[in-house]
Amino acid sequence: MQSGEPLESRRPLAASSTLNHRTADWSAQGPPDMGTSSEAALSSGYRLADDVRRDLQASPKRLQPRYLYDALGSQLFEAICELPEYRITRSELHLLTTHAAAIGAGMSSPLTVVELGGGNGEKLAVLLSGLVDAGVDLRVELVDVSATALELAARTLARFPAIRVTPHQTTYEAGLQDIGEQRIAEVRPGGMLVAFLGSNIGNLDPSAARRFLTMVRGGFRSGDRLVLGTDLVKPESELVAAYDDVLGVTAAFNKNLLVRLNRELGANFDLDRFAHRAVWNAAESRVEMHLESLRAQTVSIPGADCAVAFAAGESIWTESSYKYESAALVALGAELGLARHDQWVDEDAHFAVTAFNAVEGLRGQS
Ligand code: AVI
Repeated sequence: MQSGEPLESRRPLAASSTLNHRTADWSAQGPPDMGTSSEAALSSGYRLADDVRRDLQASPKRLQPRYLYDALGSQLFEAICELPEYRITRSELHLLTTHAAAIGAGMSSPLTVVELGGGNGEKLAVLLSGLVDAGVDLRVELVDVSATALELAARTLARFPAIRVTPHQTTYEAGLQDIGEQRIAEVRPGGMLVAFLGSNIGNLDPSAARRFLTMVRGGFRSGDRLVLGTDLVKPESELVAAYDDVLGVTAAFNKNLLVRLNRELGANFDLDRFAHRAVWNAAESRVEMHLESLRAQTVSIPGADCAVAFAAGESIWTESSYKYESAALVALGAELGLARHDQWVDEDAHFAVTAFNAVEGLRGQS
């Protein structure tokens, strides 16, 4: 995600009979990805053409990562999570399974657990299992722009019949605001634990990540906590392999963006004339995904009312995945009013789960 981009960047899923559908202000935050083509058409189709026209005429050329997640893109992302080279999901599940009770330790009961953009709910379920086993009285609030994602997560969490689950189909900011207002209206006691997992923070550029953390902190009361799953800097060969796997699943995930533009905007991208590239940019601490034009060519995109010329070797920048140092993450939280409660690091996969407490009286600066 580039500077100034919206804070939600991805996700599949959900429609529930109890869905709290709040109309989001996309002009402020931008539309999120959508879980199905029909959702995409309804919610972001009008915006896709404008974004594509602007971003492919920019220098360097780019496409926004949220458009990676149409129905097929979401399935390909699920497949990526199973790849041997992509260890984020397995590592995080292991840390959450092992440390769930510690993540919620010392928080006041009943505990409101809020998951932001949680996908299918599997990681949240692991966290909840540990908290239930520790005897914590729970209620759950799911915040996602995708109805499909919310429905899947609600289905996953049906295995906890005693836990009340409320979905909010909206942006993170609006969802946290709704939940904060409900806590006040209901005079709801207890703490709030906000989960932002899957290294989704890595798809926010540094200024967007700061804005995100500041926004979360702004909704906290004293004693509330954030749990953040974050991929860490590791050897370049491992980083590149995770985003350029031998099976070519990540390449398909990236190139599917062009398939989407062909389908939704009538473009004539020839997929054989573009190659997937994953590059470690050490200076910016991010893995960049690109689609490189293998020859000089012009692509027409009637639905965006433009034609785009590519030089041989010129690329479209489609995603950034920022990687953190564990100590720098703690320092960033401290600067923004979020004090380290605890941090668990998988030294093998280089992945961290960090729990931050709201610091009394300090709300942070973005
Ligand atoms: C969703 N997000 C955290 C993934 C990542 O690792 O940046 C998306 C992804 N892109 C390619 N592989 C996975």
